[in-house]
Amino acid sequence: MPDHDAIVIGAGFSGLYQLKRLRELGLDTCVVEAGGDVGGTWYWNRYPGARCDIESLEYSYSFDQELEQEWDWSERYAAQPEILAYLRHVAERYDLRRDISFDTRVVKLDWDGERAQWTVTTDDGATRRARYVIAATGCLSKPSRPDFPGMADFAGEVYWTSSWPHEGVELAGKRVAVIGTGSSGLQTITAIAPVVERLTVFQRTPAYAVPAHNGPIAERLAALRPRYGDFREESRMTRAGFHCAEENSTFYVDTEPEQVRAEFERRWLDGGLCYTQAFRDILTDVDANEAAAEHVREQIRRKVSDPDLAERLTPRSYPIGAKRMCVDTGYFEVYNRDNVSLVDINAEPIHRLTERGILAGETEHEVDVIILATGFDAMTGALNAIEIRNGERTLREKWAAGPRTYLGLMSEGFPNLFLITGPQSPSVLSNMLTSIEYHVDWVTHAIEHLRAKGLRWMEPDPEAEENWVNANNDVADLTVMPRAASWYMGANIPGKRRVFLPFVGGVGTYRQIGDGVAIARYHGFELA
Ligand code: NA7
Repeated sequence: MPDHDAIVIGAGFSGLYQLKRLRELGLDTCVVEAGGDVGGTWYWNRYPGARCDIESLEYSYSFDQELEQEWDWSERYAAQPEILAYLRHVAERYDLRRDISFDTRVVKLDWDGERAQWTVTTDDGATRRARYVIAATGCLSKPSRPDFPGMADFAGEVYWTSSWPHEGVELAGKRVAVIGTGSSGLQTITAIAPVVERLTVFQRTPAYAVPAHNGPIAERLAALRPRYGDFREESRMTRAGFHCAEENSTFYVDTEPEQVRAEFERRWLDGGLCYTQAFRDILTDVDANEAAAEHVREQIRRKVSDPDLAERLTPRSYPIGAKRMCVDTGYFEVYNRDNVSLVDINAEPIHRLTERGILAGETEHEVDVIILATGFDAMTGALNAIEIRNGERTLREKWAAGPRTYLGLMSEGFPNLFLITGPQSPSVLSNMLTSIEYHVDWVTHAIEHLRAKGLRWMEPDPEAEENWVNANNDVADLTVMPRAASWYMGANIPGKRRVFLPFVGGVGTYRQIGDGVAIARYHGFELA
């Protein structure tokens, strides 16, 4: 007999909801979480300025209307402490903590085909057995930690945004360096610039950033509450899993230049990730993409007083949207401050860290603190960090040339292992909450089906998986998305095979496929 019916790995947004749903099915479920409390991404990423880039009204659970009605978001884009408080509230409201083992990391999964169960080994040496394992391990949870030469020589403080200390960091009045200018870097830089004595930013690739126009949200929330359910339902069938002012159905190629400009300006004033939804062809037509990019470049020139600095902050080498866009709260304006400077490490490469700071080009930048905002081994990193084994086969080896899944939900050869927002599902190209809830519900129904029919396991059919992998690659190749050295492509991790990781076809389309598969009695899966 297994110890549990199901083991869920991770107690972030996915794991908490999965626990709730499996309990409702009457399954004995245990969650194993590496962190000291619930929260996942929002537990670890506590750096100054950490904030979601999807609006609070949508970046929250929709499964319970009472929860939806009782929780008051304070800002359009919630900051990390508020999101973590929300997740703690959820854990308490549904009494979830009693089934979660904290400070425990899963290191190995071993499938026992005869008994049709997984043996789950944790870093304390303990093992637990369960019929089903659900990997709610997150898409951006395995930090990428480049090993800069001389790291051990630096005598000051070093912090990673992806695992920021819970307390004790004091940056006021210090000389601080930030390496990395993705979302985490931008948010940190914007937050700390006014308090530190000197801030030196080390930039490898400039970011396209669109203003958040963040602010209080009470009025909008009050107006939305009577129709919150409909609002959520609309989100589920959009391309990105959230409302984009409206999703424009017009094409750039069919639009007059004045109208193009007016639409970009309107989007810019509205703010946020909806910017790239201005026209339907921004991610598929090179000219449309360049027009959107050029509009952002213009704004950067407008915001940054020093033209030379503005140029160095301007992204040119990749299409807009092909790397994750940033949503900023005054990022470019930071460079008008006297205490902030920029080092373009393409022109002045980082040679090494020294006892006193960072040697880049010919200059040694003396600092008290180095903050590394260097990103994550996205989508596959957290799964590949676990030894997932079925006899001689490991998932890591199977995925060496890129992940292979059916619907991003399961991988052939690894029965009863379900992935929440796995590679080749919309995940990071969508509002994660819409995608998480869909996957958790889908997995819950699949398990319910197995139990109702007296079946022991399911896994993808090799042909269905092959077709899904090919479809993912084909759809991505129709867009400009593979044209950047992005974490979507695995290009930020040395040695990682470059394959476009998320499904580009859109949330609404994906749901229709997923629903169709389930209705057709799990077409493309083998059930036994
Ligand atoms: P990102 O978006 O991957 O950003 C990481 C940044 O760090 C990016 O600017 C990288 O430059 C830079 N980087 C990475 N490695 C190095 C090295 N070795 N040297 C110098 N610079 C480096 O991660 P974030 O944490 O900011 O954001 C992740 C997501 O979280 C975000 O998209 C939101 O969805 C939330 P590069 O661009 O690779 O040249």
